[in-house]
Amino acid sequence: MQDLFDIHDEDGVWQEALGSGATWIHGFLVAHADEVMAEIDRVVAQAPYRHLSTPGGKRMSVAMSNCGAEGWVSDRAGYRYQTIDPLTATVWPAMPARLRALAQQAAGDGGYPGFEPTVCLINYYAPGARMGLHQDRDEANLTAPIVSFSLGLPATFIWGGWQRVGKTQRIMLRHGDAVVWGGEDRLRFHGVAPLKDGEHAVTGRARINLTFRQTK
Ligand code: MD3
Ligand code: FE
Repeated sequence: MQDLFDIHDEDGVWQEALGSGATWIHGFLVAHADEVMAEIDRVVAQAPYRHLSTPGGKRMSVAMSNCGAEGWVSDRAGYRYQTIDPLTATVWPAMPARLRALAQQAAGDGGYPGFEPTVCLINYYAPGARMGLHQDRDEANLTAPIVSFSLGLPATFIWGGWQRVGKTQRIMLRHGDAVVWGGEDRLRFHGVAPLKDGEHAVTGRARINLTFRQTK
């Protein structure tokens, strides 16, 4: 077993260390799920979910959108952040203040005060959607953490080391969980196993993951 330690609140929210720089905050969003979903609905009304292509030309099974000053995109030309949404040819919707505040609170709880996210990538998983093992290294500022929020159906999150090959660990990310990935854990390889079908009161037959990123 890993040397995990737990910190418990009084409201069903509790923290678990995943690595020296990574903290899992169980239940962080449960009390805020409806307002978070309402904000996501407003964003995707302006910047609809779409299936991007990998640089190799494969359609990603996860549908994505973004809000904030930039958005993460992928196409034949590669992976990058850009200020214009290629689907609408306009700027991305602003990051809702409430989402930004929740991400900053999670970052602070995880030991990273002063987090200033510039981008929120929104991942929509229908049953069967998955994300292959990858590193998040398109951000110019790799010293800032990434904050992730999970809503809806549970998913098996896979995380490994600093190389594609080698030992991996699996954890179940559930509705309302936040994870803060910083420090030495920021560049770990990670992915998501194919989503198991089910129905969730907040998201329907889906899982939604938000990742807040400081790109500058
Ligand atoms: C560990 N998303 O969007 S969130 C991604 O559930 C991404 O949709 C997954 O990986 C999802 O890039 C995982 C948890 C997460 C996010 C960023 C990380 C874990 C991370 C960055 C470094 C290490
Ligand atoms: Fe990632």
